[in-house]
Amino acid sequence: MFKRILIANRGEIAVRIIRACRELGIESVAVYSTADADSLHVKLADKKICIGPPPASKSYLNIANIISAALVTNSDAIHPGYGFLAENHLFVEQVILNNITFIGPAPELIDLAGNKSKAIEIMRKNNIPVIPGSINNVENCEEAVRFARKIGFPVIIKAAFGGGGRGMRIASNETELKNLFPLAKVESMNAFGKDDLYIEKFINKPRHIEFQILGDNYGNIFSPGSRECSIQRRHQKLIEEAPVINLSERTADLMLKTAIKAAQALNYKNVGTFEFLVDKEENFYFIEINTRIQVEHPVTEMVTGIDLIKEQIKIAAGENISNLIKDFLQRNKNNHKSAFGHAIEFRINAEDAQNNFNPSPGKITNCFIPDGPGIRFDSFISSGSIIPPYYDSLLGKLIIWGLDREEAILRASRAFNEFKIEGIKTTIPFHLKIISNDNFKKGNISTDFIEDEKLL
Ligand code: MV4
Repeated sequence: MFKRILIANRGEIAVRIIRACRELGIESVAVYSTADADSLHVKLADKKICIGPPPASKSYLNIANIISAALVTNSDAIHPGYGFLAENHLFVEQVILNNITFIGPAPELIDLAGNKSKAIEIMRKNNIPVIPGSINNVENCEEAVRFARKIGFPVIIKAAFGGGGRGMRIASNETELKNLFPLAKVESMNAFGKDDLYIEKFINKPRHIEFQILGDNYGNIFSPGSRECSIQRRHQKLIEEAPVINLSERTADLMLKTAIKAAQALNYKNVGTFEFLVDKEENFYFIEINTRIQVEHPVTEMVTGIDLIKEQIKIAAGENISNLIKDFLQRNKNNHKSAFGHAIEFRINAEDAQNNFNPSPGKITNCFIPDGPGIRFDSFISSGSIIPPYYDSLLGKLIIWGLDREEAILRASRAFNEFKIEGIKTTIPFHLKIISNDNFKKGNISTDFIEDEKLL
């Protein structure tokens, strides 16, 4: 097992990883920019090392500084968290070249998953359901039109190296497609440095459902279940749940088996998430793989008791997960579902929900964090914390567990009414609006929920 792990991240996920290290008896090394010198992850870690000034490009994205920090502190492994360099295969190659273990999949797998049209093609070849569309990328607008005529409008143009919905354009007819195609190309080149595009049949009001996957170095592949991630704003997830809601048991079981089959096709190792879109008829389609731990991993932990960060570390250290799988299946053999109870995560962002969700950095003058039965708050904030403007706005994730979804929602309402964060604006008021919405309470949600319910 590792003696020392460097956490190449900040904020709540750095705190989360440090806690997992502590429980495994592993020393933790925190890296920080000068803007984070007083941040919680620096206080909690066994060692700390400054890696540069506030801009992420000069600190948390600075490959040379992070690897030097790992070498200087004799760290055996690097945990990337999510975001920053977590899915940068060039960083992973450099880590490995320096004889440091990367806690995550191999660089080849990260590189493959980063090319969404290539990953889809591999899935298609392995009989995993994918959305009707172009075979790989489309070379030009004419080819896009040919595919669109074949699959029928509306179609969606997607950036092969894209993420977070950037570069995506929806075309309802040929004229729109011809106008939007060059725009999507330019946006993709500007955002990702590559302008490879592919076309898919547009699925109206889909659900966004994903499956957690664990794979070890001995060929064991396992899924501790599903997550519902449909409630998003501009492709940023706001609320995630486990297990999935309003999906027949038959479809849920079939999706679980499909996710495992997809992971096996890639000989998947370490932790990852296989994302699907589901239409109104419960047809489901693979859309992409995330080769990192996800922000929303706690909802799976709350309904399975599995510590996904510890499992990531153990797999990277060469441990076999067959016992984890055996114990999990044993615990669940009398209960067809893999989840116990229901968990909902609410992302608490330093954003002004009453003002176009504009970032709201600054000093937290006072805060009261809710607690009590079934409440977990993965965060790095306390009264007096200074929230810098340089990084993403996530302050923490309020994760609520209940015996069922109804209890989880009642408990969330109780928690949000206790929650106080003063001095900056947050998404707390927005979440209060969502949990009191009838369609949310009934589970009638899709990726258009916020728009359809006019919650903005
Ligand atoms: C789609 C789709 C509908 N049809 N693909 C968005 C980013 C990535 N996670 C996949 N996404 C989607 N892909 C097809 N063929 C709908 C989404 C989608 C979405 C699209 C536009 C606006 C908001 C969205 C939120 C979630 C998913």
